[in-house]
Amino acid sequence: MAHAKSRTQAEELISIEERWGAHNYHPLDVVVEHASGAWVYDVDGRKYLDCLSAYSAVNQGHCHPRIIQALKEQAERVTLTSRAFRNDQLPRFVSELARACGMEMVLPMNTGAEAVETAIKASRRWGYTRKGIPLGQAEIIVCENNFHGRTTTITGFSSEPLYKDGFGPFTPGFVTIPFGDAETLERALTASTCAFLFEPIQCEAGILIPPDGFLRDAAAICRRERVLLVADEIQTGLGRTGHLLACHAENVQPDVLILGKALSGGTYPVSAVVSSREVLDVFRPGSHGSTYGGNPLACAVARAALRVLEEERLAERSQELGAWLLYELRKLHHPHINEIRGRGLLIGIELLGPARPYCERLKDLGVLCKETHDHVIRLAPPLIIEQEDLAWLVGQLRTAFEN
Ligand code: IF1
Repeated sequence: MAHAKSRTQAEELISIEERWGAHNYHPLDVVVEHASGAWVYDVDGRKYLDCLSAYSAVNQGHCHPRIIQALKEQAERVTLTSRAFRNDQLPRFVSELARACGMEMVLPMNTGAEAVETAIKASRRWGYTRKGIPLGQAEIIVCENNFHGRTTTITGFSSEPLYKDGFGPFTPGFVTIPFGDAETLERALTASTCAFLFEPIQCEAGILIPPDGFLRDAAAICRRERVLLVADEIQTGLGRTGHLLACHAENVQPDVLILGKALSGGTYPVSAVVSSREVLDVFRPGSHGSTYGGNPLACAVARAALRVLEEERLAERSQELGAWLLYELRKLHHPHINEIRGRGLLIGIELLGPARPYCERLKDLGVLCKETHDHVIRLAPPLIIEQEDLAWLVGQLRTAFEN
């Protein structure tokens, strides 16, 4: 025990986690104990600027007082009814979310992957019942380097061996095209295509922004060919890229919108498929569901999270602060920096070598960020962040890139 005593609390907790927890992650060794706004604090009292926001789930900032208040108040009233009975929060949530997105209907789920699965089921059934695709033959077009979640169906159409090796057999019915190429999309469509599923910006692939016009062209092609345009805005949505939806940058309204992450401001898993009556009416009682989906606690929290986005003008804030940050970052000249790109407060710094050592160095400098696809540093701070904190971040990045 004498040895154990000499260890810090963080080291102790890390060794317990490594012993008892499955090793499906390789986190930075910072053990967070509490957080507020854009800042997180570890068990040893050190303070860090959060530049990941739990992969854009914490757009509203950590422990936003209004969201936490809604969580507490609802937790003391009723948390779960299942959909066997109705609850008073669900009607308010679905109507508010549908209106905010300019859509007709909402189907609430919990995690992002479940919402993607829901969109796949809706698209296929729409294809059979509305488009007349022969039963069992529906095809969905997806993009290379996509990330849509971790279920067996979703990992099955991933192009990343890391996500899928050893997990097959997989679900058929998916066709892969390169990301950002409308001509290939057009050629890939057949009479059996029911949907085109895509991320408006590929985040996990390294903050890949498609060429200007791609979203608009894809939308026009899909509309013309009666193919559903299914946008996974789980990470890009809800203000992150400087618009409510990343699709709005090209004035594109998807047929099916998938939301998650920031829908709850990082307090509770809440996801949803938002679409038209025509699409979501394919579900009849018994054909789809979830024990926790649409529960009153989730709905109350999501309503508060949406209100914060709107009242604190977080999309506009993201656009303004993001433009400023991108401008400042582009002044960082370093032989290892290949490209810096971004939309709103979703920014990727692409290096010529591995990004992990820089993320480790930044951690020691009080900045939390995570590499994506080995050589890209992803910067995605909470959208409530103050400009002075971003200025401080630029200074820390400058230090990290000094040799
Ligand atoms: C992990 C990645 C990011 C998503 C999009 C669906 C989902 C996600 C566009 C699924 C989830 C998360 C999952 C999380 C880390 C993170 C991630 F590195 F894995 F790829 F952000 F880039 N569509 N992304 O980004 O949502 O079921 O997780 O709620 O798997 O460790 P979920």
